[in-house]
Amino acid sequence: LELEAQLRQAIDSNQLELHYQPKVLVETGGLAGLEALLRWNHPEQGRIPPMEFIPLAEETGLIIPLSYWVIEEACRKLAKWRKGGADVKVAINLSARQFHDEKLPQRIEAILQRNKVPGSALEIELTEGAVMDDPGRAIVILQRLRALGLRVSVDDFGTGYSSLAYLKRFPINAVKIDRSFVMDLPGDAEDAAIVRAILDLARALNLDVVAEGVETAEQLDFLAQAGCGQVQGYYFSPPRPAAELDAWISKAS
Ligand code: G
Ligand code: G
Ligand code: NA
Ligand code: MN
Repeated sequence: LELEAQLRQAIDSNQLELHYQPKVLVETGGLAGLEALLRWNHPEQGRIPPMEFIPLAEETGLIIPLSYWVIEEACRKLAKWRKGGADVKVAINLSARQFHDEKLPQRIEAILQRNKVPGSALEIELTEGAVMDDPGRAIVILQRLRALGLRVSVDDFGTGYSSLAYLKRFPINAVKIDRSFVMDLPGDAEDAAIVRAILDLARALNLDVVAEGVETAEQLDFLAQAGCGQVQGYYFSPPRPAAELDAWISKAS
């Protein structure tokens, strides 16, 4: 069977799983939210990394059913966690293709309602590239999602080719500093300058900032002193199965 057919099967036969990585509030150590990251547990090949099947899913259009599975599964877990009283939030990654799916907002609304989860508990992460081939349409979709209460983050911020003008045009709440700028902190003077500039810009535009790929206490110290609000990375936790997140869930405010 070709990979495409196998992926089609994976959606219907329980081979997909979401792992979750905490986004941590720098000031309190509390849980700002969780990022859901898709995993494919292939019956023979073991775990296939998203980098190997997401591009295929995008090319074939399978990304659409795949992503609805992701949203539904994230909302099922959200409902379960929130029942325990914790104000947990989950972020899902949206790809370029989904901004050509005009049914996206209404289908997300239906999934939220079915699971009795408020829109404010769901966040979407998108890359600059995902919205840039048709910015007009992307803005309409994002506005509808915002009207449902969802938050919107720009992922891998600083690595795309698009102009900064979209920060003003697009209805976004947060930027995620790409881990390539975090990796060599605090020693690399250029990366330090870039990170400070992003934080200044975000402050002026009233956007939250999440630094990705934080692996060391030294990186965290630099980011805390520079005024970065949220951090995410192996220093706190790798992405983990839902069943291993209880300690973090109890830190949700
Ligand atoms: O976990 P990591 O190897 O986990 O993820 C690799 C890449 O796959 C990241 O760029 C991430 O954004 C992407 N990815 C993970 N899960 C999803 C998903 O559910 N949808 C989309 N579109 N991309 C995802
Ligand atoms: O593109 P996106 O930012 O969604 O992808 C997140 C990717 O980064 C996932 O593959 C995730 O597993 C990985 N990741 C998360 N934290 C760290 C980290 O601290 N270091 C490294 N190297 N990768 C990380
Ligand atoms: Na992401
Ligand atoms: Mn990212």
